[in-house]
Amino acid sequence: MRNDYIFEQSKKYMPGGVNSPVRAFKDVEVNPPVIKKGVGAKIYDEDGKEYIDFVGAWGPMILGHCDEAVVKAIKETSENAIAFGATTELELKLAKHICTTLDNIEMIRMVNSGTEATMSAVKLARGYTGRDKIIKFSGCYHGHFEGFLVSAGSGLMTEGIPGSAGVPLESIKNTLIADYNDLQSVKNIFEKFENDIAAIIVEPVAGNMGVIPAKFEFLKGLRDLCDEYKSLLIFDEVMSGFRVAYKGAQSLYGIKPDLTTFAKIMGGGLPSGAYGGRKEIMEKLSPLGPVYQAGTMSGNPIVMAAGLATLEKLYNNPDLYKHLEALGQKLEEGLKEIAKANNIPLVVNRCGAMLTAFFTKEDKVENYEDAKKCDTGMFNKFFTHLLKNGIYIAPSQFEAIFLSVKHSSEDIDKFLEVARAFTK
Ligand code: HOZ
Repeated sequence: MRNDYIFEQSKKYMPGGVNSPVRAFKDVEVNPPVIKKGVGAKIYDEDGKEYIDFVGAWGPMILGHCDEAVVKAIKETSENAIAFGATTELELKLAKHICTTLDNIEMIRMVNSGTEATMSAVKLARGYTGRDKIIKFSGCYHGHFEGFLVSAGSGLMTEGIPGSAGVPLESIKNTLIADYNDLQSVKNIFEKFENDIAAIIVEPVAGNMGVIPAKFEFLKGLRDLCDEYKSLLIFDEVMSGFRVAYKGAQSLYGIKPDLTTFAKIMGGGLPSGAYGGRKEIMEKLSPLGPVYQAGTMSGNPIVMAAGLATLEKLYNNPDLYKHLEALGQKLEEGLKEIAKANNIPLVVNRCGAMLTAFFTKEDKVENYEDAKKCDTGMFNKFFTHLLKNGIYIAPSQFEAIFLSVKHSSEDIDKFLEVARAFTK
């Protein structure tokens, strides 16, 4: 079988056979399929098997695979512009599009990944406030920057690792951990470190301990605390930006962060990231200000073109979000109904086109501690059954199922039919 052969060969040359740990399927019982091709909502592996894809490259592929407009933009741009490390009109077009269509972004800086966006936003917050400490939440994941690898979600949570080796204590001594959806835990930290906190960084809809939407009062409380203590509020919308709504989770909650980080969808599936917010803060970045952050590939023309094609399509077709919502609702309700009919304890959390079905006896999943109580053994069996039957979701209880505009109602029917068969 080509899948297994390629994966075995890959292990010889790349640690674990992968370039990002979550792809190794280490915590489930099967080898990862080796993906060869993607069209719309479907992907195909090297053995020729077809899957309905609910991973979507871990979020970016909201328009589905190889969307015509995105492919056209990439092809046309690459005829003339691959990389210059210089100013281009394309980066202006994407920056202007984002700043004019979103409410809380006056200026933006392009980078190359979500990790780069979040670590740079924190550095900027530190430079702006002249303070060192940051607050992050258990189970939130903001990429692999050293200062964030404490009580982190995503791959660390899947593997049950509290933190990463290779991170000096020095690097995390300024990272203070609070509990998601628990405002009191944040107040306690502010009372202790009053004037030392540069920023709170939070996923307003957490997607890295499974999907857990923040409660409104929690986010509102974070905003109020930041105002009171003159700290900055950073929304990490790497996953939720342009997904739960075009204008992101902040538009659903009506709460204004000082800085926002993006990646995934904003680059149309190419390596991308960005952080932006109030002009007065962004102007602290070099070359205007003293906070240094740079990158040869930042604002790369092909990435900008793919991002622009993606965002313009989403912005100009608000009905796409109605389609995503209808699909999400159908999948959520269908899974709940199957679980109920078969006495399987299940909580489904959803925000628009991202959801997680948690195998848990708890009534709700609102934070890291709740998520950790899930029956991961049951999840793994469910996952293996889905994969065998052509439904591709992330190989972890603590990740999101992502929908794309190319999914159809029939694709959801198929997911539910396979899920129903799991219970028999
Ligand atoms: N940010 C992604 C979802 N948790 C993970 C992707 C990766 O680590 O490769």
